[in-house]
Amino acid sequence: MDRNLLTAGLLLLSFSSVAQRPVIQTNFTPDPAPMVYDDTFYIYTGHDEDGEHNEFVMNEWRVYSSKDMVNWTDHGSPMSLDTFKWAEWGAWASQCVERDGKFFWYVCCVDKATHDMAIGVAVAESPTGPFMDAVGAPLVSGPGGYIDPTVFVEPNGDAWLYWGNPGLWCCKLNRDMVSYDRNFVITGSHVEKVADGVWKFIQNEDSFGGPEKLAEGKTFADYKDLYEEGPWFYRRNGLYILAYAAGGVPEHISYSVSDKPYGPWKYAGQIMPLQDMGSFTNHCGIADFKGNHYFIYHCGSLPGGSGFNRSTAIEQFDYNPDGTIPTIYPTKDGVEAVGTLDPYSRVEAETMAWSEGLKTEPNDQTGIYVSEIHDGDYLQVRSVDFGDKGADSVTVAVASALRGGAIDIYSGDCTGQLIASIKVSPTGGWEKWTTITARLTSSLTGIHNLSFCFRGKKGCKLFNFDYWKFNRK
Ligand code: FUB
Repeated sequence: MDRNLLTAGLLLLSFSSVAQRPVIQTNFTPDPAPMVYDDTFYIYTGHDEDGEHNEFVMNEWRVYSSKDMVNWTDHGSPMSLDTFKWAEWGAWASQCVERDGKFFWYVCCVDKATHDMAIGVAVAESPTGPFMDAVGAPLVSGPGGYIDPTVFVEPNGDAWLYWGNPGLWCCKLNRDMVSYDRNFVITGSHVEKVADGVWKFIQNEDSFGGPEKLAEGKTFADYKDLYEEGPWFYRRNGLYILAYAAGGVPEHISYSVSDKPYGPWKYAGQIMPLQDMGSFTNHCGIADFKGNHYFIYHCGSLPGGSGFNRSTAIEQFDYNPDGTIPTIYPTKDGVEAVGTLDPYSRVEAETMAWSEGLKTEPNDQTGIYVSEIHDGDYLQVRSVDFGDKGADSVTVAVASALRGGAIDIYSGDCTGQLIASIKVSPTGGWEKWTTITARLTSSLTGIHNLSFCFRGKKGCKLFNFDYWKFNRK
């Protein structure tokens, strides 16, 4: 068969057979914010701690990346409340942007001094950190509702910071990205000044689908869409777009547009209508990658998920011919691969398309690794390209303080074609790593989805897994 046809067939198979909502299964990952840098799609998220809560329990932020939109690498948590000496609690929504080779991660959390939410910013030389507080104090603080920062840097160098719940505020960042222009003035009846350089938008049916607060006797149903929180601000084809969580709660996603970066805004419609996804909030980001458009949002769809245990999900979309954003509905399958995974280079075990039962941990020496491996757990990667000749062996890096176990690698899911069976013996410690090379029981060529299926004594923690690599024939 023609190799291109075969490849297309295998890709189709991989797209239709793997559900990918949410895209991260090892941690809860709310408030996702995309950033594209070089040839990589990054997602910066919050972290809802495991367990049943009736409030947000959020102490750190996390980073994930992908080069193909289906296999996501966990970079751990390069920033937490401890990064900001002034922070008291509440590592809520954030966004990272790149400027002049530096990475600025804008966050919100409660300021110890005021016990109110405030906006802070940390800076790093790399998209995955380490991040340091850039100011040593909040960048902007105010009278309440200062959450959910979103930043956009224009091609002409102007940079804008928007934030707020249920008010919407804006300031113009200085070139350093860690201070703002206190002399910047927005004129017009659509704004009011709240402090030097800080402007608040007047909300009404025309600008954001409704007023900031419900008028007496009115309900949400009386308005098109009230702005609630979670703004996502960017520019496309000369038009400024501000997507936001609308409601109140439960939230859906709507947007407004303007021909200027500071309004007046014009309500433009809903993007993601209210969905039954187990979360009363939604929070979005929008980004382009490899010629495609992606809508990133959160849901409570992971097992154990809820309004306080939320996870990142992604849908691909096309703008309408007139530039408006179409209605986007959640899918179970997520998005198609826009690249392949090279099995002949070291692949971190924490690079996954899907997993069950697993967690990730950081280690000073080896970085992030996969932990909490028990009998029956598995991880899957998609669109792995073995090329024409294929491999004859596979190497894995593992550690086990106690029992060890086995890794069975299959093409497809854990009932697919067995490729290799690797016995893992105890190594003397949960972070005492060793590599094991095993011959393949059958060889693969072309593009496949793979499953790494873990076996061992039932109910016991078996081993930790750092990376894998196939060896060419
Ligand atoms: O994650 C905490 C808060 O919930 C965020 O700041 C809001 O956008 C909402 O998602």
